[in-house]
Amino acid sequence: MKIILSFNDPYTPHAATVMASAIANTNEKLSFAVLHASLSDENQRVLTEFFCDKVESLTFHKIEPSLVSQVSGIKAAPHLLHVETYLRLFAAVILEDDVVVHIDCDTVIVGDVTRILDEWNSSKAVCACNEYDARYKEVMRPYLKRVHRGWSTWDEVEHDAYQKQKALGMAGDFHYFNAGVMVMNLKKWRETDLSAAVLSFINEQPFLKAADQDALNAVLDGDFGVLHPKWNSHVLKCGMFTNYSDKQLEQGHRDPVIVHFTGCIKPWDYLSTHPYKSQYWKYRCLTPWHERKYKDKNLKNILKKYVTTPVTRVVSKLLGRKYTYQLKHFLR
Ligand SMILES: [Mn+2]
Repeated sequence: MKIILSFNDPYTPHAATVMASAIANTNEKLSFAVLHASLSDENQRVLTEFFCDKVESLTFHKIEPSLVSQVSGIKAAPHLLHVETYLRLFAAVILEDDVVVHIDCDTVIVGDVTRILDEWNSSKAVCACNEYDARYKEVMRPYLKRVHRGWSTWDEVEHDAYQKQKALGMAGDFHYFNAGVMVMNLKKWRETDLSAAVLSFINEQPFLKAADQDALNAVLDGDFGVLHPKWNSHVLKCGMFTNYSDKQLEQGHRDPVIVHFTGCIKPWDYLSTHPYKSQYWKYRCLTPWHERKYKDKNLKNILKKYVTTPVTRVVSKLLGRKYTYQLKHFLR
């Protein structure tokens, strides 16, 4: 199985963690292809030396500046502004493989990743995990309102989804996937010229909050294969606004294979309190970048982690969200 990763020099330790964690949890020898715009020779050398006897193959593919320039105009959320986020769009053009698995580099793999191909739908260009499906109302979730009171109301979520669907010009029932983990049928991508279609969408509509994920969703317009939530377990919306069954969601949360650290705070940040932070460090320690050092560890963040955040959480629980915002301002 071939996994594709895209990253730059600062992200190299995290990509190495993805690789180390994938390798540690399978008996199959994996192949990796790295799509990059500017990865240094030194990092390529360190990765090659370290992983050469642990993988079937490890290849580096520098994407030409003429291609990179086609995606460098995207205006997205700040944490998605690195051009590496979009290089997966060129996989069908650069690689000769028929099927690859794209995995974001802000993930850790805690199970056998090769099993993802047991359930992919070969008739679809993309198989991925649901993030929103208008048919979520078909699944009764009595706990939904209670769980979401602390984060966002039902109306807000519906409103966001409506706005997004409208902005992307998608027809029918809104059906949206997370592009952090994708089984990409590159043969199909080539047949349907999907890369070109997504690039032209980006060209016409460069203001995309979720970057190429938005563009891919807009172009495919719900025509993707749905993977079990354990393949891309993340906290965003918790999968509750999808038509996954409660049992699937429960499995996805309790027994994931790929944990995706979505959002701005990552497990390599001091402030992260993610339940899989220790798993990230467990595998990071198996890479050449094993030193555990937090760049954001300072007095302000120590106070934030142990005083401000817990106090805010308690107040939010006791008084509701209305006062949390004011308290946050006061404590700042
Ligand atoms: Mn990600």
